Amino acid sequence: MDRFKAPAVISQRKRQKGLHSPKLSCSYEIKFSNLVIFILQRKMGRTRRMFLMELGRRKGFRVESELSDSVTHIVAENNSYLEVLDWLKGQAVGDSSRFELLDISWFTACMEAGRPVDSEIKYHLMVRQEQPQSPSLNTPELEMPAFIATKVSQYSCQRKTTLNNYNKKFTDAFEVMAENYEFKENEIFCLEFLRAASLLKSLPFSVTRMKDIQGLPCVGDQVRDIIEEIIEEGESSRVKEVLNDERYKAFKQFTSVFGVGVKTSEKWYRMGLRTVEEVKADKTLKLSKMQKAGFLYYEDLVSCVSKAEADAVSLIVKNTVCTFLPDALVTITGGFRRGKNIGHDIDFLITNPGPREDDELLHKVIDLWKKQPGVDNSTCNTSEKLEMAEVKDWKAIRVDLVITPFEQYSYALLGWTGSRQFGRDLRRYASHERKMILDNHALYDRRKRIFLKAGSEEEIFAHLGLDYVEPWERNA
Ligand code: 8DG
Ligand code: CA
Ligand code: CA
Repeated sequence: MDRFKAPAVISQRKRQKGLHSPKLSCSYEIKFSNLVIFILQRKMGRTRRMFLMELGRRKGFRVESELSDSVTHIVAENNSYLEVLDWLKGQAVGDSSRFELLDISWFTACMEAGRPVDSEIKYHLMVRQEQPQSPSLNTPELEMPAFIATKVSQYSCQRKTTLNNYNKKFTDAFEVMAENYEFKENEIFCLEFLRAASLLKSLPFSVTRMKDIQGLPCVGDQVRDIIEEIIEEGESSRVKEVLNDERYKAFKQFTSVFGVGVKTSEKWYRMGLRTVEEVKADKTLKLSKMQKAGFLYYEDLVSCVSKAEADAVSLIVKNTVCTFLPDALVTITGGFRRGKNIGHDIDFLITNPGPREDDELLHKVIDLWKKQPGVDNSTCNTSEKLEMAEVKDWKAIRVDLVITPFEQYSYALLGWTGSRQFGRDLRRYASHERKMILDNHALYDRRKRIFLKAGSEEEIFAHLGLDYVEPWERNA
């Protein structure tokens, strides 16, 4: 799991073993026995290390002189996260994720407080620390360490992005900007804001000062300006302007209808229409089958799908698919696979292990549903029923069904799990960094001119030379 979970989770990870190590200095009383500190000498020097160890012990902390089994917290100064990891590799300590890797500023904060302070995100070693002045015990004010982000990748597939977003006020603002540029079909600016949003979602701390974003990739001038405004004013005037913009508001409404994209919205806007009600009232408009369903079930479809609803629908889908293919594998993908509790639809991936495929499966499934009163799908329904007469005791839910040949299953799973930005970056990484072409079916190595087979998502990451990223860490 991600090391950078909520601080509450981090502080719970305490080790019980080895409470009576002989290595421990016994001249001071141990007041805080549930954390065991080890101070890294690397780049610190022996004398300073001895001094800090002694200070810690005097304040009632358990400070080990060796990296024993009982150590829970490793403290380093002027070392990057990767440098510490590298050093740990040489120590043969097994799984290094059991340690809290902390900057010296955490230790000094503890010394100042006279007790362990929460190992908050800001103290975690993650990106390289600004060189060379580290907070020193001689300096009276103990500043939060300034991070520069030389180690943060520009590709979200090289970052871990859980649903813990510490920078929601920024990322919400960027997403409004991105959406507005999408409505204007300005793909470059749209992507710029989507990338920035994705990057800030991956940070394990809240940005509170401009210094916090120093050196980060994906932060261009436009993005920087908005961050600055939000830090200083609490909100961005540019974002407010967009939210009040007539065109943005109309497009936002139109695109909330299933089957309506930017092109249709543009057409309706030019016709002088501004709201969903106005479109609905205009009987001269030609609507596609999907749009008709979109209006018919508008209220249901704009309300989110819950996890419980997804699980209930999953049973229906599995049952129906298995009447035709008893061995079929039906998996929920999309946001629910990434651990989200709500979604705008439910995505299913279906495959049949073994050689047998059924090109007709989806048609068969939908035909069967059409015959069942409880499961309605008006996009497949030929009768056009725009007025609802009866009292409704059910909810329309959008379901995406994808069927894939078994050999392509892992590629389809990776692609359909998303997030959309994660997928975009995977493909961009494959092509720019590896000269490979990735899609939802295959991975092609352009240099070797071969398709790379993969029986699992892990194998695809390995083909790309990437560390594996779990589905719940793909919320980029
Ligand atoms: P949500 O429903 O929770 O709001 O979000 P989501 O589950 O992440 O998004 P989604 O729009 O349902 O799409 C799920 C993933 O499927 C997303 O990462 C993109 C991917 N995907 C493809 N091809 C296509 C496609 O043709 N249309 C859509 N809508 N998504 C696709 O790989
Ligand atoms: Ca979805
Ligand atoms: Ca979907």
